[in-house]
Amino acid sequence: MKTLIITDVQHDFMPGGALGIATANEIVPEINAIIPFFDHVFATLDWHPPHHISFADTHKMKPGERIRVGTGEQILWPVHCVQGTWGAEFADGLHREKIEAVFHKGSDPKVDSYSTFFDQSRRRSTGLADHLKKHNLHNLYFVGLATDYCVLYSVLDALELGFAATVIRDACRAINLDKWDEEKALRAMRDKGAKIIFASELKKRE
Ligand code: VGL
Ligand code: ZN
Repeated sequence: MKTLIITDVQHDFMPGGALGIATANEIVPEINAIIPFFDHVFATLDWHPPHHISFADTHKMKPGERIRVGTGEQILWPVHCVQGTWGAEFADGLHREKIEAVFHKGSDPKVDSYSTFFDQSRRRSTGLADHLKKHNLHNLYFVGLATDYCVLYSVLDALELGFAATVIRDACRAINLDKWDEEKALRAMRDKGAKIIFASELKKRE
């Protein structure tokens, strides 16, 4: 039984979007092509209120600058994925018929959330882990955006929660603020026990 988690495939992460990733559009047909391999499909959306803590504008600062939040650090981003706006909608062309449920993250104005399971403060759960456990879905495959943020933190949380996690690396793209961020993220996930594969390695029955 294989479960696909489609992470943040939204207009604002597409080329030309508010937080656009140069080749992110290429993953849409790649994801569509592998959906038939999965028994269950879920999706997540980055879903921020206006003036979210992760927006540079909120602090009258510039994207890429950093602030301290509690004990951690917050990278500031351009305004992106604002609830209810076009930029926060699924990217054009993504097949949605098999998506059983959509989980929203980053909706607390004061806390950012890269992981699809918890927000950064680890206080608020998105409900995804409970949903998966309730339905006995333990074999998770991750695709989407971005390899070095949401995919990375979601996979690390999945492993910590006891799920098996596989990353389909060619159906993900990285933001790469630093050019090695994608490689570092893949290594960090592999080191914690994730499997890293290419879409061509997927098998129908497993
Ligand atoms: C993401 C940066 C800011 C992501 C979301 O989905 O990876 N990255 N918000
Ligand atoms: Zn965000």
